[in-house]
Amino acid sequence: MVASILIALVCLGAPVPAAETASQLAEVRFDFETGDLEPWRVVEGWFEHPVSSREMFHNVYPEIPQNRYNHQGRFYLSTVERKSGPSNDEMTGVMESPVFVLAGPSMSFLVGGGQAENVYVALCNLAGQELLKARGRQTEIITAWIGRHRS
Ligand SMILES: [Ca+2]
Repeated sequence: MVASILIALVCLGAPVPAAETASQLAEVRFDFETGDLEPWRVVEGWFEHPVSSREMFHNVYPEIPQNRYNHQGRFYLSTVERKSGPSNDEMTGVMESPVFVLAGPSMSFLVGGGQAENVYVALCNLAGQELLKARGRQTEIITAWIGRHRS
């Protein structure tokens, strides 16, 4: 299946011929460690600082040592970060990953943030249908979302 991940709404997808699937089993990883949004893009709305390297949470979490942000690597994707100062929950829009082929047995990603109806990460097919949604746990603390295995 060809798919993309969106932050917020919209989507992509279509079955992939078996011959293409077998040759595309490499891991797809979006970790933003280049420090910029590419190859993702903002397709709707506006975000002041979508790829951030913030080291500390905005809020205080006593269970997290030194209140250090638990994102992967140095950079992470965010809808609330500003170039400086406090976070801004008022920015809205849609960020879209490049299209990729779902050929492996599972997928996983890290997600944090709110649980409002319009705040989520969606796996979408090429027809624009949202296949799966994931949300944070109403906290900045990032947790793993592990997808189901294909049958
Ligand atoms: Ca990262």
